[in-house]
Amino acid sequence: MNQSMWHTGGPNAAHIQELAVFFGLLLGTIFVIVVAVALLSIRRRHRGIEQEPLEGSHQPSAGTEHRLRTTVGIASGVTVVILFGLTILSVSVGKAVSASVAPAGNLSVEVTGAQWWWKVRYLNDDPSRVLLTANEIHIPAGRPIAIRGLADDVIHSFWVPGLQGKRDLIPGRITLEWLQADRPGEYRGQCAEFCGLQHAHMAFWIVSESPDQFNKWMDNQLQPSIEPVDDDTKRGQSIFLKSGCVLCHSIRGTDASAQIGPDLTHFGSRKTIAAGTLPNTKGNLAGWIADPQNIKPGTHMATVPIQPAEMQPLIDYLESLK
Ligand code: HEC
Ligand SMILES: [Cu+2]
Repeated sequence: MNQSMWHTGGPNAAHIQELAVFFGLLLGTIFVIVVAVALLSIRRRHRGIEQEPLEGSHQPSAGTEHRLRTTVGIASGVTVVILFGLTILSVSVGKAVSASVAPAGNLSVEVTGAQWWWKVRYLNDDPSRVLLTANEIHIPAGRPIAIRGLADDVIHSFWVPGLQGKRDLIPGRITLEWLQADRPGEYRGQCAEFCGLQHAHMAFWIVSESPDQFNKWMDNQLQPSIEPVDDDTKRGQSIFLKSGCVLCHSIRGTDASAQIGPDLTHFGSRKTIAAGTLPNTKGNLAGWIADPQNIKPGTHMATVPIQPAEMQPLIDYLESLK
């Protein structure tokens, strides 16, 4: 899985990686020099003691005193200059990657952290092209994407190590940032601020695609859900609509329109179930619906009793929602 700041896929992560490498090399070199000098002086001291055993106060000569003072002065000066340099560098990289407005021509995505999943809304001036989805963010490669970060309950942190640095999502505040993936590919993201019991199971995917593929994805996602065609999925839909599921979930094109849980209109097209917790397969979905608390203890999805005979049509229907 592609979740590493060492495998960068875009300019923001590349800046951060360069900064980390530069800090590491410079500070590593300084560390080696300091340790070497310390070892050297211990050795010299050791030898000195052997030659002239302790004899009360041992004053260094005026020459040594002067030399020591100059060396310490220079070392302090160099330290201050290096620290200032690093601060300036770090602040300027921070500014570049957190520019609150992405370069022109951007696509704007609103990401809301919730315990323990991600609500995703593609913004558009044309309300018919505003798209609500969850846990999987498709983006066109090579284009800066503006992210508008929000939080529903507690503080979360939006982090895609391959594409950008951590950004806190704070209730009642809007966090603006941008990210870009240079090439098509998939990047795993993770909530990076402890947000409760299932914090570790609050992942998501950024799927970067060619502009053509992205537009196709977008057009499909904007459609209402697929009408069930066979008896099995028709039955599945009616089971969904008569169960408690509709208290929390929406499926556009049906009467289900609640917004407490993830939008399921195109659930079958997603890679994972429950914010990256399980691969999206029929078996896993059956396990999730039968006992969500077992898979994600504490999750805000309620266990809705489903008759054993009703499970198969229900999962067939949900998986058909491509
Ligand atoms: C009390 C509200 C509630 C009820 C009732 C409920 N859910 Fe959920 N559901 C949620 C929440 C909240 C999540 C997100 C859980 C998480 O990832 O921690 C979720 C997640 C899901 C997911 C995973 C979505 C994704 O993209 O990861 C599926 C599928 C799902 N629910 C199906 C159902 C079905 C089917 C029913 C009825 C049998 C149902 N839910 C009943 C609140 C609810
Ligand atoms: Cu979180």
